[in-house]
Amino acid sequence: MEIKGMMKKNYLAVAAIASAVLISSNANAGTTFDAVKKKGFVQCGVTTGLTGFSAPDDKGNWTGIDVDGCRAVAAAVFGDAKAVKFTPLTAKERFTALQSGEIDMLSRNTTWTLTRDSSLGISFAGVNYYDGQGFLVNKDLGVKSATELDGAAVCIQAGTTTELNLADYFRAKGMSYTPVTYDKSEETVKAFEAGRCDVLTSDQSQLYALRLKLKSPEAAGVLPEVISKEPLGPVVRQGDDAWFKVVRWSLIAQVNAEELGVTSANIDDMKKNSTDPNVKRLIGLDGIKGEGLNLDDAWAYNIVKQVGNYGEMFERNVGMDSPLKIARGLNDLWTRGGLQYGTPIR
Ligand SMILES: N[C@@H](CCC(=O)N[C@@H](CS)C(=O)NCC(=O)O)C(=O)O
Repeated sequence: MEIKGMMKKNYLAVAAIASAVLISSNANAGTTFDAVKKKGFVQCGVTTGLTGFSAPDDKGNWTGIDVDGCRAVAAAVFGDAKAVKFTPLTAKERFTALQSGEIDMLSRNTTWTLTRDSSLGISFAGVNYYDGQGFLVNKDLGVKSATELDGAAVCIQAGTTTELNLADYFRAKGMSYTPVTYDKSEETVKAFEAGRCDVLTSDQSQLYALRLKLKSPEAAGVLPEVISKEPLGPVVRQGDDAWFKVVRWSLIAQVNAEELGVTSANIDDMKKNSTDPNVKRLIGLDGIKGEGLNLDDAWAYNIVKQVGNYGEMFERNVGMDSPLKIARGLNDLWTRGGLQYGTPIR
């Protein structure tokens, strides 16, 4: 009886310690949020330069859909989409930069996988672009399908899911290849152009961006096969819940805005005249507003007004209003047959 009682006591003591640990780790949850607020800007990890996703111009101004993801978070937190600093990172460097605290968020065409989400101390906050891996070949090669690539030299970037999918694909098809590996996409394109490889493989969206960098883009073609799923999205450190939610809901707000037909151009009008309760909640005139996220009530208004809704962000950077001219496809709203679906703001 006494032993049982002691065991119970010990159990309760252990449980109390465990919950204290849990509470104290939750108490840490606010650290990135607080630190960002204090320093007055978001430090955002991006690529070293990839048109449409994150690329600097000659004046050092960054643009791209991933850059806009960072700007949306800055608009939500500070009411100022410009309150962002960018850290260019190669694929190999990106997770260490996030883990070490060098950046507050990673927004760098990064694929959400189980391994990354469960073993690197990081958390994916959503999907801003549904992609898949493809192949770019020199048209002279005369290859029409990826199944004809047996024995090819393949240019590829280190530290990517691309490397792993390539190995799987060739193994499954019983084909061999020689990897020609680089750290930066710029080097990969140069190598492809110089004929150091027969084919360049990466996320398909990026093939269109890289193709534009070639001296004669029409000399290269994208093969029809898409060999993987590459859901790309923003990433934060694990256990930092308050910050995680701000990043997650910043993207969701943009998708909701598109669903509701709210744009950067009409949001002021909507604010004055809309009687739609969904629009009123998005704009922060009704409902929970910014409270649960520790943000200003105008958090989503500021995102849409300054960065635009998801569709505007897509078209401007990678879609029909951009040099890439990528169709919405999987990245269209669910109501039009795509996968973008805004979790309810209510
Ligand atoms: N989505 C893949 C690939 C991402 C990736 O890094 N792709 C290269 C190939 S184009 C890139 O973006 N490079 C940009 C750079 O060199 O900074 C992943 O998460 O591993």
